[in-house]
Amino acid sequence: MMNTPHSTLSMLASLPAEWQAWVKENVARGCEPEGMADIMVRDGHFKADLARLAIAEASGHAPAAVRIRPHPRIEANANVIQAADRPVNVLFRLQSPEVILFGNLLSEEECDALIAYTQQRLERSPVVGDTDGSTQIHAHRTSRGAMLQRGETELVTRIENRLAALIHWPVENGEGLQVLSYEKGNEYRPHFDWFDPNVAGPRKHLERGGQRVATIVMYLSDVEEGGGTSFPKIGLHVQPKKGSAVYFANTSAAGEVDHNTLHAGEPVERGIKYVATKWLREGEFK
Ligand SMILES: O=C(O)CCC(=O)C(=O)O
Repeated sequence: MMNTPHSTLSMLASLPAEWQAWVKENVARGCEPEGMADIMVRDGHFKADLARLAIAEASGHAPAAVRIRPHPRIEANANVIQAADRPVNVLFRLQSPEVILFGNLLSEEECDALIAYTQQRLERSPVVGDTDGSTQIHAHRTSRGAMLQRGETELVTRIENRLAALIHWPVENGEGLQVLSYEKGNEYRPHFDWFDPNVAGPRKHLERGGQRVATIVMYLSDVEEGGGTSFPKIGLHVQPKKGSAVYFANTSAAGEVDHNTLHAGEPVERGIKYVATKWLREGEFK
C-alpha cells in the first residue's frame, strides 16, 4: 500500500465490507448518527472520529473541509493476529487514544540478536531542537541508542515486514528502527512523538514523510525494576516484557495530533532496559 501525505480517502470505503453495509443500511433507516457511532466504537473497535466521518459520508454530509487521511489499522476483535510470519497476541486495546499492547511480537532470539547487533554502535540519544530542528543532547533523554537503516539486515527486514502486516502500514512509511539502551537512572521524560507544526524546529521534520502517525515501542528485555513506559494523561503504565510491544496512534485520521499520547520511559532502577522504537510516518520516509 502506498500513501501520499495529503491524499483524500473515502472513510466509508476503508471500513470492512460488513461495516460498510451496516452503516449504509442504518443511515437509510434513519438511525441516529451518535448512537450508530457508539456501536461502531464499542463493537467494531473503530476510532470515534472515523466512525462519525464514515456515517457523515454515507448520509451525504461529509464535511468538505475534513481531509481524511490514511491511518494504520489493526484488526479489531482479535486476540491473535497473524502478522506475516508470526502470530502476535493482542493483550489489551484502548480506544482513545488508541493504545495496544502486543505480546509475542518478537522472539527471544530476535531480541537478543538486535541487542548484540547494535552493542558497539550505541551513542547518547538526542532530541529535536525547538529552534532549528537539529538533534541535540538533552537532560530529558539519557538513554543511548543506535539508528538502523530500513532493511539493514535480514532480521531488520523481517521485523519491518511483520510490523507492516500487523498495522497495515507500508514499510516505506517507517523510519529506521532505533535500538535504545537504558542503564540505571536513564530515562526519557514525558514527551510527544508527533512534531508540533507550530514550532519551527519540529516543523522542519514534517518535510520528510509528514507527521509521525504512530509509534511502536518493542521491548527487547525485561527490566528488574523501573523502566516502564507510562502515559501520564491517561494513567497507563506498561512494564517491559521481552518480546512484547506497545503501539500508540499519535494522530487521528483527520490528522490532528493527540495530546493524550504524552508518554515517558521511566527511570530504570535495576537491570538494563533495551527497546527498539519504530516511528511510522504519514507518507514515505526517504
Ligand atoms: O523507552 C520507552 O519506554 C519509551 C521510548 C519512547 O518514548 C520513544 O522512543 O519515543
